[in-house]
Amino acid sequence: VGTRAFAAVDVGASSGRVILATVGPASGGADGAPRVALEIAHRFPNGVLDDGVNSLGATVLRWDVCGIFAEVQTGLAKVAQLASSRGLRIESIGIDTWAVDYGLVDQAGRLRLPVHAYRDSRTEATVPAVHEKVSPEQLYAVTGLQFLPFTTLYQLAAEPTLDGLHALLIPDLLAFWLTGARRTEETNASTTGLLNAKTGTWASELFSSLGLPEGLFPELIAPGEAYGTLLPTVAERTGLPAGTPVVAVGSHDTASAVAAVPAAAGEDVAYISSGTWSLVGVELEAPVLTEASRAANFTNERGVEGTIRYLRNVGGLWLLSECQRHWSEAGHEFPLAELLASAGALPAGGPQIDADSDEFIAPGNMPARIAAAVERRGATLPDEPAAVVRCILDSLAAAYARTLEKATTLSGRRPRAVHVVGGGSQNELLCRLTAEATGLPVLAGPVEATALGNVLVQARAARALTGGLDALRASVRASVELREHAPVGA
Ligand code: LFR
Repeated sequence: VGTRAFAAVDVGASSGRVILATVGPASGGADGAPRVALEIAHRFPNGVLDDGVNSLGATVLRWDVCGIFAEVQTGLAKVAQLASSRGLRIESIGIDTWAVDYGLVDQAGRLRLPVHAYRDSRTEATVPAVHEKVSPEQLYAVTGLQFLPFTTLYQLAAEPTLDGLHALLIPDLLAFWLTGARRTEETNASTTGLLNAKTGTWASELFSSLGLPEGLFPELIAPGEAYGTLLPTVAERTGLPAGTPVVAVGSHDTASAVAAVPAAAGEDVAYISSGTWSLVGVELEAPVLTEASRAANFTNERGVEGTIRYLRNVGGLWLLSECQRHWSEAGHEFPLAELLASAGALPAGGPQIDADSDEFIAPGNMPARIAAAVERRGATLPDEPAAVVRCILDSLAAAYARTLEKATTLSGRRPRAVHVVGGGSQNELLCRLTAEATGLPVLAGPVEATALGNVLVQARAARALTGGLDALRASVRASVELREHAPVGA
């Protein structure tokens, strides 16, 4: 059997990509696993749009979902062309994006605007209102989710009305526009705060306690199942064959990224999915719903194959990109490579912040907020970009270390290395500091874990790959080079 081809749509908070992926034939490599190769056919910027303050005094941050959909179609057209120039046929399309956010559509399928971005402040009022109806302890016992102020249930509580509306999570909204089918993909559904962690089904008792309409979310769909096939209009516009299926993948980007962690069979898997956020934790077969776990604010999100991602959200490279945005708006462009080189030259033991703190979630003057946080700890941050960057990276590495330590204590796992996947795996300084802080070898890569995870699930649905997660991960190991950063003294 020859090479098989798939399209992966991967949209992050700051950019989106539409990718041509090819799978196989089986390599002569490590365990003979088929290789996966990615080619980015289309790249487009994404970002939170700031509409200022509404009549209730809350900020309105939103996503341009219609613009994103236009870019997705442009990208699919490019993928179709690229594939046919190689004599390949696209077998399916898979979509992943960030989690939590949604669009509301009415019976006729019309979208209600704006589609809010999770970093806006509208949930400041609704978090206490929700907790008055259902306590944080009760919520955790059912859903197993860490407290994050932007979880879908707090956002839904801020909607003026939900009557007669469907909530479609962002990948599901894009799939709806491609196929006309309304579904809720399971891994992403687990980030709404409305899914039962044990059964993986909607927590109907929470819908009634919170006064949410029963059928607010369309029926669940598991990774590997098809939403439906391309609408004729979309097929025509993109040049993809009519009847091309849109297959559900781990549509939560972090679910896809962790599916592509190049762990070996039987390994106790610890990972840092490093991008806008750092998602730091271990992979489990069953949720941990203890009070100690709630107190440590660990989440139990669903992964592909019914795995549990037991992790915490740590601030991530958002802290750095927001600083760069601030400096650039003030007229100073500092290339990342230069910033990292000068930050790396600074001595260890400098000032730190709590990279986990909610105070860094919103956009806006990040260097000043970091300096203020350092000062509150009784230290001073030199007013130089290199010092700010070093402070961010030292603080992230320290947060990774304490989070992994907690994750292993609470779950009883004993990982012997930590896999760093995603864009942040390219940041050599951060990988080095992480190895030093955790005392574990860091295995860096793949950079494109999210897109790879997306493709693995499609390829298996099409039987271009077979076997469980272990077999899928063997394909990742056969396809990418990893870099190892040893802890000091190892
Ligand atoms: C990462 C991510 C995280 C989620 C956050 C908000 O891109 O999906 O997993 O907590 O974004 O959706």
